Amino acid sequence: MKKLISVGILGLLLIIGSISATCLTLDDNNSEKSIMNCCKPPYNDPPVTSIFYNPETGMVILIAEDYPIHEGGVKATYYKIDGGEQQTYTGPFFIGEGTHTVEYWSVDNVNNEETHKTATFTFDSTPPMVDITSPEEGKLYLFGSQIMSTFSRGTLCIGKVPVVAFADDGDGSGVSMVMFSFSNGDSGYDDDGTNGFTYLFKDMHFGALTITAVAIDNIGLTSTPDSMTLDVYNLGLI
Ligand SMILES: [Ca+2]
Ligand SMILES: [Ca+2]
Repeated sequence: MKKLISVGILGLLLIIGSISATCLTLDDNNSEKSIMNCCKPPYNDPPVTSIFYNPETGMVILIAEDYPIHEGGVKATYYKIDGGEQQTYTGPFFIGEGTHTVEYWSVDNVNNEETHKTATFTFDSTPPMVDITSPEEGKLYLFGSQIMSTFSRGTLCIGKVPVVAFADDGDGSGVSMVMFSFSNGDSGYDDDGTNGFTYLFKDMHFGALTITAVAIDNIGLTSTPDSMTLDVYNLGLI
């Protein structure tokens, strides 16, 4: 037992000795610094700022931390919106309608400045718009193709009805889909607007048909509906 204790003490002394030796090599001002001061980790780490965004309110929150707490501490947090004027963060702020980039960073009490970070957010409280562009008013369509540039007796479609809608959400969240509905009960949607939002009406139908289109953006806001009425003569065979 005695031997074990001796070995333990010897080991402890060796560890203390090696810590002291390490500390002394760090001390380039000779004997002025104590071992504790000499062994302190460097305090040149800048603060770390985190960003939080609420897409329902458009509000941004910045939270900065600086470690170790008893040394530097956060002096201030700054931000810019879309590269604008630098502002000192004092609390949650509104980014505004549309898509915006926030640049943010903090400085600690010994003036270590954090590398600036950026984040881009979209606040969308505006519904999209939709406009039925085909069939065009006053045109004649035959089996899916427009064959006359003017047609004096309203819009007439013989055969299938190619419906095309233009939809736009400005600089908001973007159009998610356009939903089409028809007075005969048919309905459909298109969620890929690469070549316009389209739907092909193929039902057997004779007489007036009203087409209604509604656009929905990626937040879920819906447009004012756009409607048109035309005459359709379609056997619905193909
Ligand atoms: Ca610091
Ligand atoms: Ca929108």
